[in-house]
Amino acid sequence: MKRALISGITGQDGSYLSELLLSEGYEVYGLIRRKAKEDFGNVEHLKNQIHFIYGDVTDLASLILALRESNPDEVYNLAAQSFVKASWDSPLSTAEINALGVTNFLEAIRQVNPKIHFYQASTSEMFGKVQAIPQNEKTPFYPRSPYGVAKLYGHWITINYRESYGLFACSGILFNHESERRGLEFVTRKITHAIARMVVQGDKTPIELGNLNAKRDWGHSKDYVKAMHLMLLQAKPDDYVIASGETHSVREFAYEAFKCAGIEIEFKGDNENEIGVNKATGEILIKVNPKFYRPAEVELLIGDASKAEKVLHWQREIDFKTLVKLMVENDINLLKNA
Ligand code: NAP
Ligand code: F7E
Repeated sequence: MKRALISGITGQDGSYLSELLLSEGYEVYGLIRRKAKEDFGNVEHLKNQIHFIYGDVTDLASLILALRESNPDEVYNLAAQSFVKASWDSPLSTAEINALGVTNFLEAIRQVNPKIHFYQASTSEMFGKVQAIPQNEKTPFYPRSPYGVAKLYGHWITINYRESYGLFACSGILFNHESERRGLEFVTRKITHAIARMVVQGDKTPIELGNLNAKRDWGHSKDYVKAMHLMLLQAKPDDYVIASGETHSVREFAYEAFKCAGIEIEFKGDNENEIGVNKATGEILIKVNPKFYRPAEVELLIGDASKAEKVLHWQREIDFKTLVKLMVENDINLLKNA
């Protein structure tokens, strides 16, 4: 039986990856941080099938112990301070986790068992102020946030350990991927959850958003964790862009999400004065609040995953409209059943 150790297992991707690996007969170990109140996050439903080990990616000793205890064939490093906006508030801890945490894992693997196959969760945020459209594995990086900068270090140290010590270390440069399990602070879930409050609870408070013009390449997490796994099953380690190849603005996401709830929204005004109103009733549903702007923005992301499609035979199954529909329906059902 193959064994995998996942950091970040309580998060969105950790939960879908756990389901995938368990379905393939893996023994799954999860690194979790100790909390005052026990909380398994998105893997609550799997807690009896996973072996949990306390640890933290900023603590090298805990990673060495976790590797000794789990003796894994594969390690997936998904742990991160993953909210870009918060990285300006906590730039140093973001760097400790997202940058140095990666070196800790690589160093632990080098010392305990250099044969382990290692996956690093790199990100399209490394492209930041994009230098080419679309972005692929050869596109130069230009990160625009402490998050992006820290992740770029994690990306290069992964390549460096591969080249220096021959570790089987891969980086997946994943573009935005969302799901019914997405954190509520990310723009997609913030919108779908607010729509559910409006539809189910009659909440009249408009959704306050920042930059509606930002464009993202959005896919579903369930599709993207399959790519992580495929990378570690190859004969040779390499880095891959994983993306849908489509881009949509935050405004388009909101339009589509309201449509899924049976509401047609119309946008009026511009910049800070832009509002989204219910076309049928005139009620204000969306307002811009500059509080949600970022000190430096990533305006446009669109990925080219042709290498992954060719080498890994990876294909996404859930398209943009289906993703939005799944998220809206899930949030409505969650509130109806609450
Ligand atoms: P997420 O839901 O925010 O999950 C992050 C996970 O990291 C949580 O389980 C969290 O545990 C854990 N964590 C944070 N700090 C840690 C530390 N010091 N030691 C150990 N664990 C720690 O993120 P996600 O969306 O699943 O993303 C997974 C990974 O992919 C992240 O590295 C993210 O940066 C990267 N990524 C995400 C996307 C995307 O669009 N989702 C795109 C590209 C790359 P707690 O429960 O203890 O907080
Ligand atoms: O923002 C704009 C915001 O926070 C998307 C993480 O998983 O993907 C994610 O990072 C866009 C930005 O995700 C609001 O300015 C407008 O342009 O949902 P987000 P993100 O920053 O793209 C990458 C690939 C990762 O690696 C990260 O870990 O939406 N936006 N108004 C807003 N964003 C938020 N959060 N809230 C708003 O009100």
